[in-house]
Order: sequence, then C-alpha cells, then structure tokens
Amino acid sequence: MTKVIPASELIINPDGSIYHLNLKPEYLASTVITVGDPERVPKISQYFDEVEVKITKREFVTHTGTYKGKRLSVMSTGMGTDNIEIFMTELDALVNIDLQTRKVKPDHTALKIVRVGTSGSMRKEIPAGALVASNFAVGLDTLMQYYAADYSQKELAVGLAVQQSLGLGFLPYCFEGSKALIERLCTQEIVLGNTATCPGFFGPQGREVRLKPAIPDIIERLAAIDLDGFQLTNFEMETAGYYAMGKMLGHEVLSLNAIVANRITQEFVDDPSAVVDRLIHHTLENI
Ligand code: R1P
Ligand code: URA
Repeated sequence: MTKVIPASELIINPDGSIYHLNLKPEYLASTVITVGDPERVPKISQYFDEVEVKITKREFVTHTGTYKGKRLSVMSTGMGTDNIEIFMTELDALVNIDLQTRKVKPDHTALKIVRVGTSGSMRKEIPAGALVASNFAVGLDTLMQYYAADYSQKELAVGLAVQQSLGLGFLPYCFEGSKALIERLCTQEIVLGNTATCPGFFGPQGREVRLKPAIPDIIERLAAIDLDGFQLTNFEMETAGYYAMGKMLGHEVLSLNAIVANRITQEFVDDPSAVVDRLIHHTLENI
C-alpha cells in the first residue's frame, strides 16, 4: 500500500496550493525555466505570447504562459542550495504526489528544468560575457550530508578530488546534468563547463571584502584540479543542488550560466542584463 504523507511533512495551504511555492498543480508547465532573481521572471515572461498565471510567495515568483505556442513556467528561487532543496521537492510534489490523497502517484512525471543564472568564471579563457552550460556540478555546501544518493565513479572521484584539494572535513557532492538537455541547449555559442556551487558569494568563492576567507587561494586550488581532462570552470550558488535533487527525484535538469565576472582577469561585464538577455533568448529558442 502506498503510504499517506502526513500534513506536517508536506504542507498544503487551505486553497490546495503547495506551502512555499503557493502553486496548484494546474499552474505548472512541464518545462520550467528557473532564475535566482525574482525580478528576472518578468524579464523572461515579457517574451511570452501570453501569461496565464502570476503567483508570488517569498522569493518564489511564478509566471506560466506560452512562448511560440509552447507552455512554459518561469520561476524564481532566490539564492542558495537550501532554497533549491525546497523548490525541487515542492515542484516534484506538484506532479508526482496526489495532493488530495497525499500519496505518491503510480506513474512518474519527469519535468524539464533549465536554470538561467549568473556566474563567475575561474578560467582566463572563459571571459566575462561568455555563456556556460554546466556538464557536472560539485556542491561545496553540506546539503547532501542529509540525503542518501548513488554517485557514478566519476562523480565520486570529483567529490574526493575537491575534498582533498580544499581540505574539507566532508565529501563535496558531484552530479551530472541532463545529457538530453545538454544536447538540445549546448549549441555553438555555449561553452560546456563544470561548475563549483558555493554556500556563499564572498568567502566561499575566495572574495575578500572585510573578512579573510579561510581558503584564500580557493580559485587556484579548484582550477588546478584535472581528472583526465575534467576541470572546473565557474562559480555560482545553486547548480549542484539542482543536479542532486533532480537526479534523486527523476527530473531532467540543466544549468546555463551567464558569466558576469572573470575572477582571474578581475573583469566584470559592463552590462550584466544584456548578457543575461542573450542567455534568455538562447534558452527560449532552444528549450
Ligand atoms: C549571486 O549573485 C547569485 O547569482 C547567481 C548565484 O548562483 C547566486 O544565486 O545566480 P542567479 O543570478 O541566478 O541568482
Ligand atoms: N554569481 C556568483 O555566485 N558568483 C559570481 O562571481 C557571479 C555570479
């Protein structure tokens, strides 16, 4: 017998919507574009033919509509993998749990989820202004200390190499993005890279403002890792969480990154929104 998930474990609002995302299943398209910044949601949905749903709660803003006839949802998550854990669990529940009976549905639905985010490059040859798709992502946070997952040999080897290189007391988690989505979205103008997902923007990415990072040479240490040609290329704060949750829950996930800063040459793009807009158009046309 399929178990009933108690009200305390999966919270449904009085109107039947899911707790944090504030969505009912019918509000969600099976293809979802995600962004960190809530203000980026209308920057994408402005290109829709029409917007049928607009819902906001906390940092989770959802617009669902059609682009050239294809139904899409665009949703913001805020920053960090802790938000992504909530976001992915509730997104999955909207399609794979019957919210009335509180039971897992017998037939699994796999969502297509594409992150359109910003990122910093740790490679001289990937300049500010470049667009990077994350092939693998390694999480430097502790999210996966709280879940059990299977890792491929390569994913485990990357996690171990990063742990050793940074001297961390826990195993960073590494997961691969969707091959099908890479094939579809990683066209000529996109660089295929591997992403370090950090639990912060400053110290955890080696930035010193007033506080000294504990690993001041984190960029050099991460950039020096080379496992049979596998190299890390960029920093951000969500992708490994998406890839881990996506794999465990059975969804296709890809992270696309607009490189706004190059941490080696110390350049920052003149117009970050123009770079992000290029990535938005690329995503809408190819998703
Ligand atoms: C930091 O400025 C934020 O930008 C990046 C990081 O992952 C972090 O969320 O992504 P978004 O632009 O999608 O928020
Ligand atoms: N987002 C990050 O997390 N890091 C950067 O350097 C730029 C965007």
